[in-house]
Amino acid sequence: MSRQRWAAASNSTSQKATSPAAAATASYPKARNKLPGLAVPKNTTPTTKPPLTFPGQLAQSTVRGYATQKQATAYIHEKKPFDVERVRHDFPILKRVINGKPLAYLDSAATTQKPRDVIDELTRFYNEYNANVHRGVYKISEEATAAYEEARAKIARLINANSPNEIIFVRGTTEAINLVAQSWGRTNVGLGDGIILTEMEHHSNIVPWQLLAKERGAHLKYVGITDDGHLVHEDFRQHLESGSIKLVTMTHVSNVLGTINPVREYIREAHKQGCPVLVDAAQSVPHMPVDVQDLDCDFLAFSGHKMCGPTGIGILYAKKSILQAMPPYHGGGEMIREVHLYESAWKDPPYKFEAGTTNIAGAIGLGKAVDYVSGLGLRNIQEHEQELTEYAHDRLGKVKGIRIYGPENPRTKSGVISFNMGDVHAHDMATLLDEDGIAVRSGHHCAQPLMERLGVSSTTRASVYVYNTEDEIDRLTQSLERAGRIFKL
Ligand code: 7TS
Repeated sequence: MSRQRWAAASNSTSQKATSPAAAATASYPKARNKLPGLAVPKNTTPTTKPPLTFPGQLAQSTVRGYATQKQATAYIHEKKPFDVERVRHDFPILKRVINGKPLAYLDSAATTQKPRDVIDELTRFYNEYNANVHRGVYKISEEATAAYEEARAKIARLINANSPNEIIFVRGTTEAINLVAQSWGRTNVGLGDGIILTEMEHHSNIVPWQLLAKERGAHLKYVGITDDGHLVHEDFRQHLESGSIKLVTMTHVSNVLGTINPVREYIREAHKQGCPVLVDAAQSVPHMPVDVQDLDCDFLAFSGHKMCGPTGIGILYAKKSILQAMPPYHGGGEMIREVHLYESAWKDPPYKFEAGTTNIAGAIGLGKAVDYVSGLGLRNIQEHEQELTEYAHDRLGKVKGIRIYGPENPRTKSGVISFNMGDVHAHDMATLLDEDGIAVRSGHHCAQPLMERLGVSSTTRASVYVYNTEDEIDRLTQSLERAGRIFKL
């Protein structure tokens, strides 16, 4: 197995020259890049100095005592003691009082709250070692570079990537998907080719493919969903067998229904047809153990702000061989090896895809967020949310006039509960809940095709995370009952 030693991998920015041929042979037979590698000069020595370590920073932020990737990932995913009241103390915002009531934040599918550790690390960065990365030879730039690259390594450990070089910092899930559509898509998708999606995708996993399909003369094929919010497997099989499918892209967990899709099985089937798969993991990586090597996905996208991290930072994971064969997405500083008047050559991944000054503070903050969720344990987080979801289904299911969308069995879904009550508009419902200090989302949740499938224009959505309690679900239930009385349901 070609897993690298983390210490070596995480602190190195040195790069080897890419062999486009090697990269191409490692990709799937039907998905080979047609334009592998733009000019990569031979015998180029890296111009970037490997960063010096920043012992204080690294010692605080690494999972100590685990030499190998597998052990580190197992530590992050394992079950540990979990005390929700202690967790709540870590989130300063939960002390807020809204309309005379304690804030019950039930909108974590939109964005999660931030623990003090993350907020403090952002402040510490700006107060103590703010500098641009990969270019300064002075102390604080080296500290910033070390923290930035350590964050990359932490993310690789979190999802069990083969190497930190498979982790690209982007603005969020949306940018990650656009990067794949524009770079990989324009290289590999042509006239008459197909892309498989599902009817439960977020707009950010639909619109980039529409743009690509329009430009390339390709077509989109949708896997339908059943009335209780599961994918229609037969649709997938038929689309896949229809030929000329170049990519499958699907959400791991629906941001509206909470459905957990069996992406591992879909990936196996797609690979049998030589077709790579992108997983939109915006609603899964923050909530459950996700192992990219086990899934064997080709691309995986997620956002830092949905897992206790800052906004404006997210991750695209892709297999090394695929990244090596992809052309850059953005051009500019830091992604190049050499620039001449009429041609340039770029660095190896991940730097090839990180043009310009990136969101350094965001990446470092996300590294802290990974420490935080790792400390809680992804298995614990999943179990806590599972218990709350079962409790919520039980309590909300008894509210008069309510209709909950998606899987009926709460054990087959994540902590997202979308509902409507009678013909009350979701925005009216959310406004009433706000009067009781309860924050929920209302609207189409950036999933209008799914709304059409459900035959509604909007839903009210409660979504839970590490800091939510049964008491908050009770408050939601009581508030809905009050709404029922007001609207005479
Ligand atoms: N994919 C899924 C499944 C999502 O839930 C979201 C955001 C995105 C992609 C886009 O992520 P971004 O960080 O790039 O914006 N979902 C939501 C939501 O459900 N409410 O607000 C944002």
